[in-house]
Amino acid sequence: MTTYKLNNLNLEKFKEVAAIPNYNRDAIKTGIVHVGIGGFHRAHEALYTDDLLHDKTVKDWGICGVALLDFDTKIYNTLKAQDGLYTLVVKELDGTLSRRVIGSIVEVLYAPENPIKVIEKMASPEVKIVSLTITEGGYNYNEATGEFNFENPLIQYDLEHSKSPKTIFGYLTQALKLRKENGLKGITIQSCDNIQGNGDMTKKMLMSYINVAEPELVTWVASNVSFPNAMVDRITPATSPIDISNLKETTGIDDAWPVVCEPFKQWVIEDDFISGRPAWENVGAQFVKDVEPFEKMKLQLLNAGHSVLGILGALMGYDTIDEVANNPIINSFLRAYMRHEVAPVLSDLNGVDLEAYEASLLERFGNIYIKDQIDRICSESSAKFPIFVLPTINSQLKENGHIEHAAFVVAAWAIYSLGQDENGKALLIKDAIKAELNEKAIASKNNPVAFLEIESVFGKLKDSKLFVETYTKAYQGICSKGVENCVLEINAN
Ligand code: CS2
Repeated sequence: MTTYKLNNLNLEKFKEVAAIPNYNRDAIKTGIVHVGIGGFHRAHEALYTDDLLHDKTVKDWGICGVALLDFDTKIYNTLKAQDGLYTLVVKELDGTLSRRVIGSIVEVLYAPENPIKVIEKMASPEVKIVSLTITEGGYNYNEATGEFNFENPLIQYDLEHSKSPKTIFGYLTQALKLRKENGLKGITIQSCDNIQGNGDMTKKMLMSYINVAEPELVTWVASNVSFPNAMVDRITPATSPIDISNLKETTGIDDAWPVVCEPFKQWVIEDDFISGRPAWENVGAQFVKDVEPFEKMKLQLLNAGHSVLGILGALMGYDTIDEVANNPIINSFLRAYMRHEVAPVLSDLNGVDLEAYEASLLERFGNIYIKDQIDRICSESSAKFPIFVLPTINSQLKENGHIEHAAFVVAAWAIYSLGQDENGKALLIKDAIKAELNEKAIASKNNPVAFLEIESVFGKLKDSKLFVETYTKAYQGICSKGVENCVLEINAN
């Protein structure tokens, strides 16, 4: 099959094999600057926005994608060479593939190359929203103190180099300062990360930074910037080389970085956009007054469910989430965790049937075509556990309630952090605090509680007698009998 590079020039050639933008991309103005153009953004906000642009009357909501970090060169170069175009491949439940070329990213910038250009873009009059997918760890939040982490060397760097920052906080601060100086309207800063109260968190962290970096900006920001909370959802595994070659061989689309994802998507947003917003509700997003219960439901069931499957699956030697989700023993364990530990601590979600939601998650996790990598799920667990799993444990502990499943997973994580699965195969651990996790994991061999001493993750959890007892028993059980036998026992109780 003849193949063609994906770019503006070749776009029309693909209309028989994939859906392509039906709108004139040159006529679309940038209304959104998005930081973090990885798979999730491209399967989610950029897709919703592309849907909207297909209604040819919408012209002001193109996206400028920003690659912020030094190691983001690959995605920047790819999108730049492809005129911002990429293919979204949805893997349906029956294994069929729907392919679509997304055109909503109309500009791309690489921040390390030209920081001022990024600051000026965020501060340009047509931009109304700066949205973010900077990962859970990107918010620079210390679980133990609940405060902004000024000790981070990159933050220290930004405080001294305001015109060539490295972190999102440095960029946003300078962009807001410029907007104020130019007498422009404020903007909305919209987090699309998996964090409870992601808008509130963004506001709290940014305000802490501004307070120190540019104190005279604080009042302006307080009345000119809004930070809506939102729940975002779509399982988007890392793109594999096979995904790339399949696309090329079956369609002729030579796309260096397509995105693959599941069919399901959800976006529940608080309607708080100070300078206007796209009508995303016309393409399936839900605007609600209070997002909190939706966020809790998603983070504590879906994301925590992922961590449960990821950590247990990694220790058992599995590679992908569907493999472990389809192990009936682990499936029952996860079902019980969701029903007996998580569901009771979630608030009533007016009309949302939690049991049906849990069942739908098991189906999504079990989708054999998605092949979501366990390595992806387990990466940065130290930023994930405090958001996904700890809130359930802490709520249950207040009532002396059920924590057996959660404690078991924490114990499994301690053993996982030794770096080997149950068959002796090395585990690929990717975590900002990998060395500390490993050091505490080694100390835990003699004293399991050592792992719980990582305060930036667990806070004061080691002070709970009930938790420590349950966790220690689980730890010893896994060491002597292995994950599967212990889970069988737990399931039988
Ligand atoms: C995953 C999420 O990173 C993780 O651990 O749980 O990326 C998850 O796939 C998405 O939040 C789904 O919406």
